[in-house]
Amino acid sequence: MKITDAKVIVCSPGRNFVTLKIYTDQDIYGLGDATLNGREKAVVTYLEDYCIPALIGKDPRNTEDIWHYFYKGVYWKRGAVTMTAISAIDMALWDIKAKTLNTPLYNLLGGKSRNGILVYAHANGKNINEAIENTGKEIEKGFLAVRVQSGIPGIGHTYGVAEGNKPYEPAQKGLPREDYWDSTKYLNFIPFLFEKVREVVGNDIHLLHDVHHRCTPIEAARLAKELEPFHLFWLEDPVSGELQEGLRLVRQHSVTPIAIGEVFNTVYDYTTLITEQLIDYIRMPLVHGGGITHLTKIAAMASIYHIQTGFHGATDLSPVNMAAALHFNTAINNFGIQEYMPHQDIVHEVFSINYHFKSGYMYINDAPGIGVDIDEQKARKFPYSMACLPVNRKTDGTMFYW
Ligand code: GCO
Ligand code: MG
Repeated sequence: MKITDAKVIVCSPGRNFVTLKIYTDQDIYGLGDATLNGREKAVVTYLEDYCIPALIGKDPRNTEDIWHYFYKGVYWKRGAVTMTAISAIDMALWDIKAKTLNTPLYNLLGGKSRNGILVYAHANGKNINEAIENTGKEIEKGFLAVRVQSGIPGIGHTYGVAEGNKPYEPAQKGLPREDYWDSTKYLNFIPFLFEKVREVVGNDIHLLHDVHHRCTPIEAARLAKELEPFHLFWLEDPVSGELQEGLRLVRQHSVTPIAIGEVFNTVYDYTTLITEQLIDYIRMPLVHGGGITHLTKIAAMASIYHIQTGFHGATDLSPVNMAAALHFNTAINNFGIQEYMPHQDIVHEVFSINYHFKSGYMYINDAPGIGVDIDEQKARKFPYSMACLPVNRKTDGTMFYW
């Protein structure tokens, strides 16, 4: 079997998506998600100029060798752009492999370890009352786990809070918007928010919260400790993860479970975190973390240290990534939870999907491969439009994490 061609499809049904399509000499093609929010074109160039020419003629079944060809074989290793390109190639090759064997991808990753995939929903509000009301709405839809974000009194725009009545969408058209940030106000408010939410929803619903990298280790330790009585399922990205040792301080002070890594892209971002058991969930998605080939290894390593998966699943990752993640989550033993933000309906005009939500869980059907397809004609109706994630400054103007 040989790879005969590959192309990159960029489209913007409501938001930008980059999809890699790899063709073979056997009338079978594979799809991979290559979307890197706000830096889409960098991955397009990387794939088109450097990877696709080198893929032609290779046997697509050699997923391990091809992964290392693009990882070890490139002197400049790691980084979000490189790893997103490798992820897309890897996903598409696994799609081809499973289609060739006429079986759903999960059968190649260990088969079925469970029937349904526990997912968490997003609830947010401009203020505490709205956040509580919207949490209730997600529970009414059947969700058993809800991430709660709220506007902070005294801070303008806050990460995770939707504009108007629209669903939350982080990227804004054009250059980045500038937001302002005040850690003191945030730290004083969040424990109060979760006290109220817990009172209303009771003890059986899983509650999650995303700090989005905006605390120092000692601040994060304080927050994790103060949230303990409200039994969070997890506290996400409490500190910026470049300094893995920073998580030691958080761990020493609290038993609130920690999830980290949606911006990571290789196992080397995780080694201290995993081997010292400083976290409970790995967040790195297939699309940015080297695809199935690399995450299989990281998940196996994590399992030895009682760490589970909780993959990133925001709407800026395409349905191809979502479906691939659901196959992965079906198969591995140490699956924890999957983030799920439903894509807008317009996205499904371009991407046909093979998964659905029911009573707290996602289900994936038995279509061969990853099971998602792209309608290229429809995709052409939605051309790329530049959009970026906001940037954040402290109230005195100092650049900060968003
Ligand atoms: C999450 C994430 C997202 C990111 C977004 C960036 O937990 O879902 O933090 O909201 O900010 O995916 O592109
Ligand atoms: Mg996050």
